[in-house]
Amino acid sequence: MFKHVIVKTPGRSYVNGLTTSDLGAPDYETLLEQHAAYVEALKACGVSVTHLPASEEFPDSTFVEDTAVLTQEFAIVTNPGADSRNGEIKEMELVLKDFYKRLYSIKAPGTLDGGDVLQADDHFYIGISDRTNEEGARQFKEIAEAEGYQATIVPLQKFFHLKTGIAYLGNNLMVVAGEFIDHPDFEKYDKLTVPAEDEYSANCILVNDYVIIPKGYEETKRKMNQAGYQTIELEMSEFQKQDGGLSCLSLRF
Ligand code: CIR
Repeated sequence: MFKHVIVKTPGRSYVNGLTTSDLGAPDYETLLEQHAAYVEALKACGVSVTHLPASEEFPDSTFVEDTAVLTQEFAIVTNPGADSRNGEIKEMELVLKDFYKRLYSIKAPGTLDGGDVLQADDHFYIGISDRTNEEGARQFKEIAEAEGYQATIVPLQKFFHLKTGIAYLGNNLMVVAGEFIDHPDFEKYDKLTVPAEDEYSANCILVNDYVIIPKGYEETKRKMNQAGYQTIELEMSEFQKQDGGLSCLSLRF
C-alpha cells in the first residue's frame, strides 16, 4: 500500500519546458485544472499528499518522478540527464530527508531519470535512454542489489523513458506497449498489451485499489476492468504536450 505521494504544481514556465511532441503549446489554466484533478484522484486512492509549490526556474519540475526513486525502506535521488532539469534534485533531496534515513544518490558521470526505473515487486528494471546512461544504470543496480532487490538493465530502442511504454499492476501483470510487448526481459509476466495507437495509455499507475489511466483509451480501460482493476480516468492533454505521462507527476511511497 502507498501512504504518501509527492507532487509539484507546474509553474508558468512549464510552457517553455522540454518536449519532442508536435501537439502544440500547453494552456496554463487547463494544465492547472488537470494537475488539480490528478491530486484529487490520488487523494481518492487514500494517500496523503506532500504538495510542493511551483519553481519557475525549472520548467519541467512538475514531473517529479524523474528526480527520485522511492521504496518503503530507502530512497535514491537521481541525477537527471537533461541539463535544464538537473537542479530539480536539490529541493527533492531536502524533502526526502524528512521521510528517509537511507537516502542514496546517483553521481556524475552517471545520469538517471526516475522515469527510466520500473519496480515490479522486488525487481527493478532500469532503462538506458537519452537521459539515463550506462553508468547511472550501473550505480542504481548496485544500490538496489545491496538493498536486497534484483535489478535488470534494459537498453531502450525507441521509447523516451522506460515507463513511457510499460507499467506494473501487481499480480504478475505488466501493461506493455511497443518494444516491450515481446521483450525477453518481461517474458515471465502476464501481459496487458496496448496497441500502437493507444501507446500513451501504457503509462498508468496502480495506487492502492485503483489504476489511474489517461482519459480516452476505452480499450485499455476495458482490459483493465476485465482483469479486475477499478480505474480512474484523467484528462492529460496538457502534460502529453510536454512528453509527460501519469507516472511522471508523482512520487509514490
Ligand atoms: C522532459 O523532457 O524531461 C519533460 N518534458 C517530460 C518528462 C516526463 N517524465 C517521465 O516520463 N518520467
